[in-house]
Amino acid sequence: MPHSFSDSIVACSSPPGTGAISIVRVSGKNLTLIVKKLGVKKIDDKTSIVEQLQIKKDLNEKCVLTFFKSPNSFTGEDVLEINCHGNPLIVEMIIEKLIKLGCRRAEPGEFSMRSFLNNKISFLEAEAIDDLINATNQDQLLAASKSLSGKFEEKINEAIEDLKKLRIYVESNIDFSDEQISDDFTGFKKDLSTFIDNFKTFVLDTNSSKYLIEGVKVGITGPPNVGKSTLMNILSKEKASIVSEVHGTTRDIILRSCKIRDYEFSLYDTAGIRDQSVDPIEREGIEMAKSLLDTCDVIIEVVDPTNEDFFVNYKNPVIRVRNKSDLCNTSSKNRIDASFNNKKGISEIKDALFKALNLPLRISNISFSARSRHAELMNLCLNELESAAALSHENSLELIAENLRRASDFIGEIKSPYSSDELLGEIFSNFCIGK
Ligand SMILES: Nc1nc2c(ncn2[C@@H]2O[C@H](COP(=O)(O)OP(=O)(O)OP(=O)(O)O)[C@@H](O)[C@H]2O)c(=O)[nH]1
Ligand SMILES: [Mg+2]
Repeated sequence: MPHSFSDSIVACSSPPGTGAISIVRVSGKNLTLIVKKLGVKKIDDKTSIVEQLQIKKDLNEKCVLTFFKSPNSFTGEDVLEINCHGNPLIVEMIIEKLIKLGCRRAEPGEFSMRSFLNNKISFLEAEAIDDLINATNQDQLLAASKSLSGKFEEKINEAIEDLKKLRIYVESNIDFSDEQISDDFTGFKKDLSTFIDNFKTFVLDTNSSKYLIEGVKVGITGPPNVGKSTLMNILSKEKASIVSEVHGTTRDIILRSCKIRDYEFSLYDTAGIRDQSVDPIEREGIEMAKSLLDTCDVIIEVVDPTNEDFFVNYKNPVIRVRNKSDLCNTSSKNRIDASFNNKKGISEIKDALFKALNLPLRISNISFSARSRHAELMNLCLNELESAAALSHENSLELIAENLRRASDFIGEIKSPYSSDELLGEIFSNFCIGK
C-alpha cells in the first residue's frame, strides 16, 4: 500500500449504494487549497457549512461540509467530510472532481493507517474499530466495543510490564557468578512460573475471542461412506451434501455455516479418504480434502465399524468418532460412539468441539475481541516462555535472557507490528475502502 504522506486521499466512507446521505472523506496534510478550489470561501475547524458544489459542468450539488483541522482529526491530517445525496453517481462525481483537484483514491484502510502512523489511534484500536464495523452479532459487537475501550490493550500492557521485570532480573544478573545469583534465583523461577500460568489463561481467552470474531473452521474427514455428509447435514440443519450408500459420493469440498451455542462454525464436508480409487475426479477430491485439513481449527474424523483401524495423525486438534453403532453391538474404545441416523452422539460431538478448542460455554465470559494475528503471536510468546522455564533449572541466564527477549518481541508485535511497511500495508488493506 502506498502511504506517501504528501498526497491527499479521497474515498466514500459510507456504504456503497443508494441512501439518504453518502459521505465522501478527504484527508491530507493541508487541504486549504483543495477546499478553496472547491469554491468554498471559508470553513473553520470543527464546523459544518452548507455549500453548493459544482461537481460537473451543469450540475451543482448541495452538500454539508465538515472540516477538521490537523492535528485534531481522525487521521491527524486536515480532514474534510462531504455529506451529499446518497446516489453513487453523485458520490463518484465528487470523488472525480477531487481527483482533478489533486487528490488520489484512498486504498482500503488507508485513513486508519494514517491515523495509526500519526499516533491518533493505536494499532489495536484500529483493529477493534474494524471488528466493530464488521460484527454480525451482538456478542461480537460487545467484544469489539470492549477492545475499543482498551480492555485487550490493558492486558497486553500488563503482560509486557511483567515480562519486562523478569527480563531486568535476568539481564542484570548475567555477569554475576552462580553463587551470587543462586539466592534470588528461586524467587525468579517462581515469578516466571506464575507469569506463565497467568499468560496461559490470557492465551486461552485470546483464542476464544478469536473464535468468536472469526468463527471456527471444522473439517469433516474419514474413509468413504461412513456418514460424513450425514453429519454435515445434521450439524448445518440443511440438505447441504448428497448422502448415499455409494462409496465416494462427495468429491468437491462443501461448505456450510452454522451456529453452535453462540459461536459461528464453518463446516467443510470432504471426499472420503481412500488409497485405491482409480477415479481421477475422486482422487483430486481426496487431495483437496487433505490440504484443507491443515487449515482447519479442528477436525472431526468419522469411521464406521468396518474400518475402525483407520487412523491419521493431524497437526490440528481432532475429534474421533465411530458412526453406525446401530450396526454392531460392541462399543468403541477410543472414539465417540455415534449413530447419525438415530441422532446419537451429536451432542457429545458438540461438547468435544468446545473442549478441543477450550471454548467457554458462556460467551458473556469474553472480555475483548481478538484475531488470529494476536493468537499466533501470543502462542509464539508462550513457547519462548516455556523454553525459558525449562532452562531455569540449569541457571543458564544467557539462554533464558534470549528466550525472554524473543517472548517480549512477539508480544510487542501485537501492539506495534512495525516489522515492515509491507506487513503494515497488508494488515490495513483488509479493512474496507473509506475506513
Ligand atoms: N446404519 C447406519 N447407516 C448410516 C448412518 N449414518 C449414515 N448412514 C448411511 O451411510 C451411507 C453413507 O452416508 P454418507 O453420509 O453419504 O457418507 P459419507 O461418509 O459422506 O460418504 P462419501 O461421501 O462417499 O465419502 C448412507 O447410506 C447413510 O444413510 C448410521 O448411523 N447408521
Ligand atoms: Mg459424503
